[in-house]
Amino acid sequence: MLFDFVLLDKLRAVRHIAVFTGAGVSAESGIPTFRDAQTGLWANYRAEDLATPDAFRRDPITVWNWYAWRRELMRDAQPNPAHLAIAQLQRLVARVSVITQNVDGLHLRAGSREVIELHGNIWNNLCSQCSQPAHRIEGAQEVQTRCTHCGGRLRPGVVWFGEALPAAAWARAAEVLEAADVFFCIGTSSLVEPAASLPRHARSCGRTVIQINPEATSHDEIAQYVLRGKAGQVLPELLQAAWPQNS
Ligand code: BV8
Ligand code: ZN
Repeated sequence: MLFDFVLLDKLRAVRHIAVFTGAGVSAESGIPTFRDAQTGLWANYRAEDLATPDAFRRDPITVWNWYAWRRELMRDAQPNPAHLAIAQLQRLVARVSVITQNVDGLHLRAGSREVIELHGNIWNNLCSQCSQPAHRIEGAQEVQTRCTHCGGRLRPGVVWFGEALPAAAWARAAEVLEAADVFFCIGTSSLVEPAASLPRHARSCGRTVIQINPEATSHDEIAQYVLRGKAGQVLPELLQAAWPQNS
């Protein structure tokens, strides 16, 4: 892939890069994207209908089993070249802040140090009654789904539709947006709010916005640069082009 020389010069000069990611950045790790994931037993369900407090109240076992199925999908997943290139950026730029919508924890496993998980992390559990954190899940199946403090049902530590994003994470994302020079928007359909407002806000704050996605999204029009392709291919090539001696 050929890259604009102005973009490459800018990347070499910046001090702070923000990287906003969605499910597409984990696609090459074998994790189906959020809108493509519902297959097999779950083909007749919409994720938006399962990832809600009402669904959990109505049918906690089905929602719990949907997360156990997704953990099964994620359990053997490894960080892919996109996650690794984003982590490698930390050796090339003074500060790299990752703001992710993903709940799979792969940015942390790839070695990214500053990771803001806007929608939580599927490997964490907490009590749906007293919010007491419960022990982490490494495998997919969880036997004990009850809180040891109050007996309430455990729920995954993710943000459901209709729930507010963690205030601290949102505040950190806003700080990054103000401070970063360049804002990458990678692997997201930009349909879920309020996360999808971040690239728009970045552009209105005068940041250089770079979109990486094999398909067109509504954010193409706010990006100064649209790199059409898979993140696992585009990002390593971009780092090689911008920092040939270090990649
Ligand atoms: C809230 C955790 C209010 C759970 C998730 C306007 C403003 C505010 C809210 C709303 C609003 N309009 C509507 C709402 C409500 C709602 C919403 O946005 N609904 C949508 C469906 C319209 N938002 C909410 O409910 C949010 N909460 O607003 O609360 C409030 C305030 C105060 C007090 C109380 C309440 C909460 C939203 C969080 C929901 N939780 N995840 C779980 O995972 O189970 S969101 C879920 O969608 C995932 O986290 C996922 O990451 C995220 C977004 O999807 P994408 O990541 O973009 O994935 P998708 O599959 O869509 O796209 C993949 C992309 O990758 C595609 O473009 C594809 O082309 C590309 N791709 C594919 N392969 C590759 C690739 N790209 C690069 N490389 C590849 N190889
Ligand atoms: Zn409890």
